[in-house]
Amino acid sequence: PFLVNVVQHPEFLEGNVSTTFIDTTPELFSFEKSLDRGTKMLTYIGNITINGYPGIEKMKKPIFDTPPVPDLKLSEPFPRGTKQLLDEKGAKGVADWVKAQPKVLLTDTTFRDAHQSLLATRMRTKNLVEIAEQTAHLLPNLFSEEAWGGATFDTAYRFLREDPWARLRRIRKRMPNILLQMLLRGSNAVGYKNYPDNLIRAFVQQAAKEGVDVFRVFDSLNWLEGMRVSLDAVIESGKIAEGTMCYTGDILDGQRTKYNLDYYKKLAKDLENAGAHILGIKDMAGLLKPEAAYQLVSELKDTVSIPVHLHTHDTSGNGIYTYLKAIDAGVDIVDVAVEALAGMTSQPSANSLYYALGANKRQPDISIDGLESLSHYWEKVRKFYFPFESGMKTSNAEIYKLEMPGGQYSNLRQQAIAVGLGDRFEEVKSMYRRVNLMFGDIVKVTPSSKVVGDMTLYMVQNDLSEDDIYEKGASLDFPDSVINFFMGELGQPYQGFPKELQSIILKGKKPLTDRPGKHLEPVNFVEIRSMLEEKFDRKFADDEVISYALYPKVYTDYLHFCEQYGNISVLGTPTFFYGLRLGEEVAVNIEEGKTLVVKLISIGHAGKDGMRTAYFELNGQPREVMIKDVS
Ligand code: 3PY
Ligand code: ZN
Repeated sequence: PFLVNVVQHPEFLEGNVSTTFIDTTPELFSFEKSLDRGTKMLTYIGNITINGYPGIEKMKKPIFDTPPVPDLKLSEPFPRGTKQLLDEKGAKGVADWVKAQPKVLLTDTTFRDAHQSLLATRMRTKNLVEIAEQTAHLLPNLFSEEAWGGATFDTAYRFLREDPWARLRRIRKRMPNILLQMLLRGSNAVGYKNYPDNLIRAFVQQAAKEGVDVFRVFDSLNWLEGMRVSLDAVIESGKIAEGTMCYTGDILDGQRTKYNLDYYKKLAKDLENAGAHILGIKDMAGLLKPEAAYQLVSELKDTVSIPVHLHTHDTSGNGIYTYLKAIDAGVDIVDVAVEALAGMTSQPSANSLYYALGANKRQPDISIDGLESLSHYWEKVRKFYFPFESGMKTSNAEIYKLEMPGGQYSNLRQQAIAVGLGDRFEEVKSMYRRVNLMFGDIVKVTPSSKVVGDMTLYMVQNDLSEDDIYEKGASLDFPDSVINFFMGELGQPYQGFPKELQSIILKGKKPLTDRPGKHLEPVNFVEIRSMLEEKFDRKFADDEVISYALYPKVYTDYLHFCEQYGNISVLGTPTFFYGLRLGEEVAVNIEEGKTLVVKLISIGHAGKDGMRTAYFELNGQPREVMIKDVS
């Protein structure tokens, strides 16, 4: 029963596959409201120093090197890039330009998918912003920088306690020459369920206004109806709509014919007809084998007249080879990451691809020296985040059997441990495959992949076999996400639901057969705004109202957190995660031209009530804060 509780815990259900469930200990953060900015910050630092950062083992703060930021003359104007092209020629103009390029173009995913897939989405805005300008100067020929969306939106509030919209604005300002790209889960936006149409439209409009130029729009079941509202909204905003199909199965396997070349060709044509400016192939699990990439891209290039953009994950270790074949077949753009955040469950390395294409006429026009100096920065930054590493030490070709998205693969073990199945991980993996087939062989990507993951953990925990589901289904309480999926609340899978299993799971409830968005009440933004303004006694901007509409609880928790601790996104990452060592002094730049110098002097013993006094110096003045020791 405990195990079932965990899988059915709302945080777990709503949470995402790339984050660790155990990170949810808000109790650690419930303290009296403090007065000024300085005290709030000291309370945060004292709390982390005494209690540790939620979800990672409490430890003495390690010693880290300072990440080396490439030494550039930032006063020089930014080199011209694709952003200028969009501003001058519009979305269609960019697409035509892309098609005319003889060399393969690159999207750098370092700011989004790379850390989502390697570091459980924990990268803080500070570490992105610190290198954004240098990236824009050193890699001005990128097609785009993927910097937003996917799981980075809710995790920013949930775990980093920072505002994802502020991240977007700050990166935008520092990368004025490169197209900024985001991942948008169609009708699920940056969440895990279907949202009302007016919320999807408002979200896209706001993201476009704040700086997103390229929207990679996908649906977790490859269901075009689930993408139309977002695609239309992107097109209307004047930005670039990358209509995307998720690659699943194996077109080379004659035994698995559900997702064959014809399936992808039809979907590609449908996306082009729906107005997409670019066709995205999203190989979220890294299943596209080299020869399949050659066949798929060749066929798609003959099928559509828009450019083709390929995304893969390097989990199997074959990513570069897949790209070489896709590039031979004429793919226009591929997704890579800066070396130190590339490989394994992340994207293939930009640095490796550059060399792999030596003497090839399509070798990308990119500065290898620039990539290297950026990589030196990321190598050191990555160390700050070591507790979030998956522990995966080599590439892993079993992904071809498992068909699990990069983020989920590196995280499933954590989830299994969190629900007490750490020593039954092999069973978990083979059950994931079984569950996919039970569900009719579906596309697995957020959020559909999470449904398969939830059912998998539920079955293994409760020692249920496939036969048990059919025999005892009537008496089983299935996870909510599984019920919602069979209700059609994520949309319709290709070739429909398996009927027998659907009726077992729904226990007589009638599923949707059309678009979930059609049945949802529009969001009342006016009401939300006035509720927030009354409750928090301040003005709320459009982006904040949208965040509430998407994630009422996560966003409200974040607001409460800010009331207590202020804006802690200004803290250096080592201090944010590990607090301070006794006697350590750090300078915190709290706003332009304003710095607080914080030094930890000592920490008193806990009294009967568990309260401890942390003694600091703040700009040379003694300050004390009371912290509850929860150990
Ligand atoms: C996301 O939706 O966050 C993904 O990256 C899926 O691959
Ligand atoms: Zn991805």
